[in-house]
Amino acid sequence: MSEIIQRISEANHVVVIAHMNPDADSLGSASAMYTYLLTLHKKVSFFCVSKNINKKLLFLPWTEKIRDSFPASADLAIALDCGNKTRLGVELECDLINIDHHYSNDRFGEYCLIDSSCISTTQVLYNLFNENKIKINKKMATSLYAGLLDDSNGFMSDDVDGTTFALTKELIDAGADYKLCNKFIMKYLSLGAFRLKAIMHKNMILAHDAKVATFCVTNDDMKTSGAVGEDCEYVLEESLYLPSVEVALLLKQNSDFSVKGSLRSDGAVDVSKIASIFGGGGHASRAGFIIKNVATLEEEKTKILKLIYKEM
Ligand SMILES: [Mn+2]
Repeated sequence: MSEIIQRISEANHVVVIAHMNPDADSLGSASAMYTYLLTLHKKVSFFCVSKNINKKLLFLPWTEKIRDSFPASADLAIALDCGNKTRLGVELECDLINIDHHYSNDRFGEYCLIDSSCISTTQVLYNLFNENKIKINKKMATSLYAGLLDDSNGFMSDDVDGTTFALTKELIDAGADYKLCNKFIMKYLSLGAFRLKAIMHKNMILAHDAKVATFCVTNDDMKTSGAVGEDCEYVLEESLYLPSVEVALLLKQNSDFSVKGSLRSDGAVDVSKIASIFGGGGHASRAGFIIKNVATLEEEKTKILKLIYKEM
């Protein structure tokens, strides 16, 4: 038996912790651990400091049990997918087990299980269960699959390999509801996002031999559709699937009339260079910036497009 499973077996009241603003991997691994603890007949609580959890993740088992106050009687906490202590959002007095896959994890806590070769924390957790001959039931399988699906970006990220698919097979054999996970994690759309998509599609302009897709979203567009900021980014990323498109630019008006710029690239252009000209930053394929003193959206767009063309 591993040290961690041993420590869990000695505990009375265990709290699983998902990090602030939790994603499918953090909630999925916490949910799978929660189910395991119930099979041990432990007293168990589910803690997350964030009040507004993304609605698309509420299909995961036990998310209705999430509380934002830390139970005083707990004698063991398990942090899942938390790269550092601040992400917990709570000061702990009990022992802490830190299970994660982030290379940058700063190894807080009394017990650490960090494996950065894993795509998701749910993969780390699967290995822990598997090595300790712990049976994976349907609920656990669905939760573990959810983290793997999301952190691998629907099995499309560069780190997906045969091991990922071997694990997927194990989880589906164990009863993972992969259709449910796909519906909520990959395909979920709010009505606002759905309406905004239509507006953005209609207003998209293709420039530079259709290699650059540009979107401008005004406060009015946001109001009419009822969408939220991140809904725009989904359409922006989707435009890269158009065969000719190499770079996508979004200029979104904020309520204070500043403009948020977002750039995406299929790899042909390093868009972080362009973002940095405006004091922003990011990665080669994904970057952003803010323009405070905006002349007009059109003028800003022309200026940025010129810079993009220079890189192509
Ligand atoms: Mn993760």
